[in-house]
Amino acid sequence: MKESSTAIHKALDFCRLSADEQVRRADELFELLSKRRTVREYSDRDVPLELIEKAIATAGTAPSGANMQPWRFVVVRDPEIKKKIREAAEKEEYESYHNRMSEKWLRRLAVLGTDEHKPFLEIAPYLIVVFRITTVEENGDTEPTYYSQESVGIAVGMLLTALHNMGLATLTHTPSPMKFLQEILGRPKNEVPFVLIPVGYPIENATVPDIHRKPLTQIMEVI
Ligand code: IYR
Repeated sequence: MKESSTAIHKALDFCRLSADEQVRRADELFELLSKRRTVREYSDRDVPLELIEKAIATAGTAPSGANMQPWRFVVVRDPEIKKKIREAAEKEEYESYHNRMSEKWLRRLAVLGTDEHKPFLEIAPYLIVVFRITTVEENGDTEPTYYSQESVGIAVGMLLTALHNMGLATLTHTPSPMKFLQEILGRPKNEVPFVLIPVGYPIENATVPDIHRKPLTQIMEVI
């Protein structure tokens, strides 16, 4: 370690598994996550806040650049605020679908069947709005956070995994531009919206696009 280091270390708490157990757990998580689908048809069935808290606590264990933990999870359950978010999102989405997206992009989205209507923003019991913290103030000085895009992306992956593991449905929604979220939720300038995640239960007989994941051979290369 460098002489200038101020690091204080402690013993690592590491779980050593047998080879069999490693394979068993690998298969189990793969099976679980293989069943996760992005859900756009939500019921208004409530979810205990405790589950949302546990999921966000789990997301908060993500690694981050220089351990700055550059994330803020704003949990919205107030129907009035959800309504405002829906109205603002649908306004932007209307512009996007009608004037901003390229033909190629629209063709890609046609497979998903999405459009500017976003009822799930009011129906789902919770919206988790994830903000990326871009700078911090320290002793009157402004310092950037480091690798914040990567850090928040990893945390969101863990959040989706935690929610799915609890039997909750999610959608990674990115209305564009998302600046209205900063305004409606009264967040400071150094918090930039990253993604908006409706959380809840699917309606009975919910459907999802019949699309498929690339096989391992197309996403992995061993050299
Ligand atoms: N944000 C829009 C459009 C959209 C964009 C992508 I990339 C998607 O994977 C899905 C939708 C919407 O939510 O409809």
